[in-house]
Amino acid sequence: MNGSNELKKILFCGLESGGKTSILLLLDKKFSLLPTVKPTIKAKRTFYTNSLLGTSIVRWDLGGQKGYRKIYLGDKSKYFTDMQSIFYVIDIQAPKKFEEAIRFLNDIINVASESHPENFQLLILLHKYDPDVKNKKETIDRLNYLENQIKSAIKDIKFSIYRTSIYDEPSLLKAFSDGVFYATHKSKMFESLLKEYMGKTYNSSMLLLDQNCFIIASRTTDESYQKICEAIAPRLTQALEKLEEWDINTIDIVTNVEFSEKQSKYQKEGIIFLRKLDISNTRFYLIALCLNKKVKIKSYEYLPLLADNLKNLLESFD
Ligand SMILES: Nc1nc2c(ncn2[C@@H]2O[C@H](COP(=O)(O)OP(=O)(O)OP(=O)(O)O)[C@@H](O)[C@H]2O)c(=O)[nH]1
Ligand SMILES: [Mg+2]
Repeated sequence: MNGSNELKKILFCGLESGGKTSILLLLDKKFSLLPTVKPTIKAKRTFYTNSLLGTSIVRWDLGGQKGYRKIYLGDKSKYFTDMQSIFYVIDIQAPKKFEEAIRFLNDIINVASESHPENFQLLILLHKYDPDVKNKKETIDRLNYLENQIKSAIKDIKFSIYRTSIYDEPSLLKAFSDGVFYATHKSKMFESLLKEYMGKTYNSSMLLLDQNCFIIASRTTDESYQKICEAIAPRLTQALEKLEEWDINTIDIVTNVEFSEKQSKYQKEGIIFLRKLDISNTRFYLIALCLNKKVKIKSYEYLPLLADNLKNLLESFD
């Protein structure tokens, strides 16, 4: 599981029309193909390589029509073995199919656990959680219903639940990063650099992203700070890349923020900054949340050291 150059298998499953193929197209930034997406015929395999982490994966997009589902469940040695992660996609805008979706999820868990219990990561995407429906009561009720159903249906294996939409790219970048990079050998090495940097600068939350905004490492003192960083990082990098299109060299983007009392017990003010780091022809983004100006000053002071350490780490991979 930790070997860096092996080909890892990642499954995308769920009922028909849940959004699996669209998710993959979005992650590959094939935006123009999104409106033309057709139901997937059986299983479609595509490859993805992250050169930074030396990760090569093969993604199995399992078309979700009823007839195909039977085929997958009946041939577990082909479909449900040796996978690192299973992404299970549920369309939250199709309540009539919820029961069927939970049933298929159960079937998959049963089949997959027989071959290797505990050994794969299960990521459940409550998908089509679009920005324009997320605050509706109907949506909140559906999410509560589904989360309860899932929690009572899954007993013996670990899983994580995500709320995603193709209209909220950061939500999918986060889920995919977790399913592919989390706890890999190289990701842990990047993480130890962040830990060292955090120890010197007293940042409250930090993410290291690759050029496509996949999260390759993170450290945080508080889960909610991390969520804030995850949600805005891809948006800030977009602004930075836009400026670069005008040949403006943008070193960083800094935002001064004020927390409401609910969000932060101790501090009201903070700074979030995004910094690009171009190291050995590799683009990284660092996003950090600092709870006062001194922390920000320290963060900038130690950036050259972090950059040096990143450079050394990259060279050690060669
Ligand atoms: N509103 C909304 N629609 C989405 C989202 N993701 C996908 N869709 C739409 O859902 C429909 C089905 O998407 P697909 O990607 O083909 O679904 P699939 O899970 O691959 O379906 P099968 O291949 O039949 O299993 C398409 O019309 C997509 O545009 C989303 O986040 N929000
Ligand atoms: Mg499909």
